[in-house]
Amino acid sequence: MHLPKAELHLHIEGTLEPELAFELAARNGITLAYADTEQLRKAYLFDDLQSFLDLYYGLMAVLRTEEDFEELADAYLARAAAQGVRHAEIFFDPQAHTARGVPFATVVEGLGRALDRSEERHGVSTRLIMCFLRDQSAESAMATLEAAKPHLHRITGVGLDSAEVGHPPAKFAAVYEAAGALGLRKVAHAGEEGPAAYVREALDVLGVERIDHGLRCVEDPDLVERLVRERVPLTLCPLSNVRLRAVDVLAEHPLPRMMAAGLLCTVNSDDPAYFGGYAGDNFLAVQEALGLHQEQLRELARNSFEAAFLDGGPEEEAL
Ligand code: ES4
Ligand code: ZN
Repeated sequence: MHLPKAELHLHIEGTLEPELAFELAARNGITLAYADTEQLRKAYLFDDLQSFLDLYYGLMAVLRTEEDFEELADAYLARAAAQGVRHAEIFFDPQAHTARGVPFATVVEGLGRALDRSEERHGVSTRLIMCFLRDQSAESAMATLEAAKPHLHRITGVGLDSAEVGHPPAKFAAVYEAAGALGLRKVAHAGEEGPAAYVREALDVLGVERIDHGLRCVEDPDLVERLVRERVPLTLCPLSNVRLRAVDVLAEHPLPRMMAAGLLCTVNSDDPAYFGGYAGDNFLAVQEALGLHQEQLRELARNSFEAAFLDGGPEEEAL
C-alpha cells in the first residue's frame, strides 16, 4: 500500500526486527536467551499488553551505542519509505534506556544521526517525540524531561506509554505542564486497554493535541461527539489491536464506525516488528478485513497529514 501517508504512532524500539537484534547482540557481546531469529520470532507471540512489554523492554538490552540507535532508526525509515510513508513522528522511551545505563544523549544523538539524513536518503521528513513510561513515577518522568533540556532542538513533543490501566493521565499533570512551558507538543496513549475516562483526562488534565489509540472512546457517545467537534486526531493501530487483543479479530475493528461517526482517524503501525506489519501493511490489512474503499483509504492518508505536527503548533495558530 503505497498511498503517501504520515506515520504518527510508531515506537522506534518496536521496529527492532529479530535479525537486527541478533546482529547488535553479537556486536555488543550480549547473549540473547533465544537460539536464533526463528526462535525469537516465535517469542513475538503474546496475548496482552504486559506480556508484549516484558519482551519489548528485555530485548532493548542489545541497544547500547549511538550507532545502534542510528542503525535501528535508519532501518525503520527505509522500510517506512518503501510503504509510502513520507513523514514519520517517532516515539522513543528514554527511561527504558537511561535505567540500564545508556545516557539520554546516546539515544537522542544516535536517532538524530539517522533522522538528519532521512529526507535525503529516504524522502521521509521526521519528528521525534519522547514518551514517559506511565508505570514509572511522575518524579522519574520529570527527571527525564530535565535530562532532555540540552536536546530540545531535536525533540518536538512528549507522549505517554507503557502499561495503561492503573496509571491515569492525571498522574503526569505537572510534567505535561512543564513540557508545555518548554514549547513541546503533547500526545498521550489513552483508551487502548484503559477506559474512555482516560481519554477525557488526557484532554482535560494534560492538554494533549492527539490521542494515541483512543479506541475505547466508542464506549462513551458524549466523548465521541466531543472528539468529532474538536477534531482531535486518533492514532489507531489496527494490527497492534489484534495482537494485543484490544479487538478479537480485525474484521471487528471499530475503524469504519469511527470514521462514519466523523472521528479524525489515522492508521499507524505502533510496534511493527512485533505486530506483523509496517504502515502500508496496516492500510492493506484494514482494506482487506474491513472492506474499506479507496476513498476511505485516501481519507485516512489525508487525515495523517492534517494530524501531523508539521505546523508551528497551537501558539503559532493563535497569532
Ligand atoms: C506500546 Cl502498544 C503499546 N502500548 C503502550 N505502550 C507501548 N510502548 C510500546 N508499545
Ligand atoms: Zn503505542
